[in-house]
Amino acid sequence: MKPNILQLNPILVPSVNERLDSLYTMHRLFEQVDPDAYLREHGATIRGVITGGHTGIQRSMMERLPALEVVAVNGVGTDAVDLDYARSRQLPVTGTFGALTEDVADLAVALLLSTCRNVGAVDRFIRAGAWVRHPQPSALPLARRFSGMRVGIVGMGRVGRAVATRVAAFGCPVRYTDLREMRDVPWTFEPDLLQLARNSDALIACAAADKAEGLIDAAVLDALGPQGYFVNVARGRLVREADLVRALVEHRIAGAGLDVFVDEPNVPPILFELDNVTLQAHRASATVETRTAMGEMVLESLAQALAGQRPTHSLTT
Ligand code: 8YV
Repeated sequence: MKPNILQLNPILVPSVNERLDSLYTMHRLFEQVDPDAYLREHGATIRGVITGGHTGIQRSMMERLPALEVVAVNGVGTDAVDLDYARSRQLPVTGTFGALTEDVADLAVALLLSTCRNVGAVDRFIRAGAWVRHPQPSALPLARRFSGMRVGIVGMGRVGRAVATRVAAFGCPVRYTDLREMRDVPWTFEPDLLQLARNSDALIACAAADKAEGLIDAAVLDALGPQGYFVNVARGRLVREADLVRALVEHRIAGAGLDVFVDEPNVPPILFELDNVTLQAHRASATVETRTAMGEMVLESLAQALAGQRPTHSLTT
């Protein structure tokens, strides 16, 4: 009999879904009209869960899965998984560590570049037919130069490092903050986030959210100042979103490029009206290449855990 696996979010890679279907009896909760009733019926048979990085799995759901042997996160953020509870049941929680680093860093650079060069705003201007109506150069404000910007990185983990390498290639001096100085990177460590913001033209959030909720607040944004850009490819919760919205509306920072929000898919609607904001829908790892690699890692983790081995990409136990 094939093991029963509960999948909480869609995976958009056909080859991965085919492999899942051939190896397991898949229970796709997101396809169910009454997920609660579905869990009542099948919960006791479930041996593995596949979930997304930002959706995770709470204790209340794990409690309904008494035969659970592994939680495979199709992502790197494990902040939405109740890790203490998973540990108490000795459940391995696995992730796709390393698989999405390059893509997330690419999108961080794209968000900064698009925002400071007004890529989205000008695209909207042309699509609205405004270029033809207002062909004079004064119809569009001048943009800001990206090359050479002083970039401050919040969180010098895998993604932070990949962002640093990229912006350095644009001639941007890099400083960073983290819980401690990283001896193996050539960038300047700044222990004080406010000081980092003060000395940056762009601040890029790349930190894990579990210990850093609300880290970026009004004081940090004011230290970044009216010429400064903010980019977030980590988690919405790293920022006090109301502070960020207010700073943008009041032009206390120059602009923002945001892939993540506190209450996805709900984005504060006032941001839709701001041309100095570039919005993405939590898409940083959403390429064919990366999602395929992530899916392969999920398959590997499930196979290892269900064979009684410690999964290679495991975070707990
Ligand atoms: C993914 C993420 O979008 O890895 C993470 O923690 O948040 C994202 O890269 C998500 O996990 C895909 O399900």
